[in-house]
Amino acid sequence: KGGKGPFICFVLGGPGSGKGTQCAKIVKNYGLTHLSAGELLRREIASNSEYGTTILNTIKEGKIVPSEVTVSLIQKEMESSDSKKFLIDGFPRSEENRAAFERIMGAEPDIVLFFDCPEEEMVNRVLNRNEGRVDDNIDTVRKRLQVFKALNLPVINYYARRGKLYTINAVGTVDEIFEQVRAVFAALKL
Ligand code: UP5
Ligand code: MG
Repeated sequence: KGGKGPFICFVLGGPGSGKGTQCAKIVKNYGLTHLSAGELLRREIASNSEYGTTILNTIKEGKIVPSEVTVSLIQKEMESSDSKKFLIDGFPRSEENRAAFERIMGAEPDIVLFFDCPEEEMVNRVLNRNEGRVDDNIDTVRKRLQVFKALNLPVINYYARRGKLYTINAVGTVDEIFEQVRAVFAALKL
């Protein structure tokens, strides 16, 4: 792209597909700044902000927080950072999210990673995680999967048509999966 603005990589995949795990390894190896939309929202809940209750109820239902809220959290992080390369994890989750980011930020991702994982594997990983997340129970996981298929797959397909999508087979060990991710970043010469 024309030399303006930071490098942006969106990291997508269903619940428990391994986005956060692989982002940590990308940070370590390639120095990108990791912004997890879900973590930013959970931080808002914990800080008792004005949107906290709405965010908590939305996450418990596996639904999508209004775009303006999420984009403004991402925007604050990006604008207060000196980094020139960002991993935006778990966002955009809908076409509406995507349009809001483009409109508010005036930017598009350079690339999009998609961690492609079978549903039953995702369910098993989430239910075994045990970090006390309010959405890691079987009922909410089922809802998160439905929302993923209905609203996030169209975004993934959109980026495939735009030639920006890199699909990673998210089954295997963390290191095996990272070898596929490494191939993508090594070719970018970041
Ligand atoms: N694990 C990881 N890799 C493994 C491997 N290769 N083999 C075996 N186990 C593996 O991994 C999940 C678990 O699996 C961990 O225990 C890990 O050790 C293990 P993780 O890396 O955490 O997967 P990740 O894809 O990050 O899963 P996460 O549950 O975070 O994904 P979600 O997309 O569901 O959650 P997120 O935090 O992004 O969003 C939560 C909610 O916030 C959403 O449901 C939504 O309600 C809301 N939200 C919005 O409304 N808008 C947004 O923009 C973002 C979120
Ligand atoms: Mg995550």
